[in-house]
Amino acid sequence: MAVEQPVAVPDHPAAAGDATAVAHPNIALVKYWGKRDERLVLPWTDSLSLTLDVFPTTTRVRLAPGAAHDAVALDGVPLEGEPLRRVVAFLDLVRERAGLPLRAVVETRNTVPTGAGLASSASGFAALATAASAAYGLGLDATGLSRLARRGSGSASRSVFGGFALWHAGQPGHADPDLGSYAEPLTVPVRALDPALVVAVVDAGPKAVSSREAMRRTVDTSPLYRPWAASSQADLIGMRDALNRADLDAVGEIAERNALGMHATMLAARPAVRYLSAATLTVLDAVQELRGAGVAAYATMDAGPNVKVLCRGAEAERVAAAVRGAVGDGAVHLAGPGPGVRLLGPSPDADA
Ligand code: 2P0
Repeated sequence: MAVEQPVAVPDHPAAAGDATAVAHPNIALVKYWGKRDERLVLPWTDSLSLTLDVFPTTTRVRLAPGAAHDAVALDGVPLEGEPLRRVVAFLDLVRERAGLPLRAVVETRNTVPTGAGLASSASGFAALATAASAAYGLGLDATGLSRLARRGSGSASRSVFGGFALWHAGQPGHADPDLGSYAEPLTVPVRALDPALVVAVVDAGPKAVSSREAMRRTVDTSPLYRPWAASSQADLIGMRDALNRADLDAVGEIAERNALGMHATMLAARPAVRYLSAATLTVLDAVQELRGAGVAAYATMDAGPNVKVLCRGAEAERVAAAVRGAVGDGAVHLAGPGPGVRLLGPSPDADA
């Protein structure tokens, strides 16, 4: 990205005009699956995640006085169709709140395969919300950024924060439902827990059914959805307790059953949504074998076939070696707890 002169924004002193933010993906240990309000992106259940230290997204937003349209590029390629429509709708929300109708140039760099169930929309909308908020001068604190990021993609509300984060679903019937649904960081004895995630990419291609459509179909048609949502609230209580005790086995057991339950709701949808592939099950077998050998290893899967294996940092290399043996041509990455979103200074670093 070329470094250019700051964009002057007359009558809007809070608007930086040009801002760049970096955010990391997060993996939910208690999942978000199902919206009770599509427009506001309000979920049915609370969810809890770990932000990772790999696959960051860097997004620069520059106001473009005189431009008739937003220009949005992902890894240098202009966005079109539905992905472009989502970003423009998000910018419209920011413009409305800022009272600043200017269009923008948005440049995003992802280091994670997009659309493969590896949380690219979480890091993407957390970075976009933070950069756009600064460029348009919304002056939001972290909670406000979390609410705003949520409007782009639900899971992005959690990537505003580093480490473990809890996204509150909010209460149905709340006077201002938007205010009630935001993420917050959790205080967890991270050093004692020593969490690591071994990410097994068994298929980096884009998914056949978007998570948005899959959630909608599950909520509308799956007889297992309501029981899972109820059990997920119980999982959340158990998860918080296990995290506080730094009990990695309990954390892993709850995370694995919560994820398998979520996939069960999709398998029971009509028509079924099946993200898990034969390669996924091969990795699950390897995880079970590790446990049989006394290694704390637990699997979680999102809207795709890839598997994230929760284990102790001290055992991550051993787990990665076992997973490598199972993924064939796939790739294996090691991740630990990562940071929350941050704005880069107005310097040549904006190129980072
Ligand atoms: C999660 N996932 O908690 C769950 C688990 C996938 C499976 O959040 O429709 O891209 O944009 O709010 O955030 C993926 O869904 O969905 C997701 P939208 P999002 O991480």
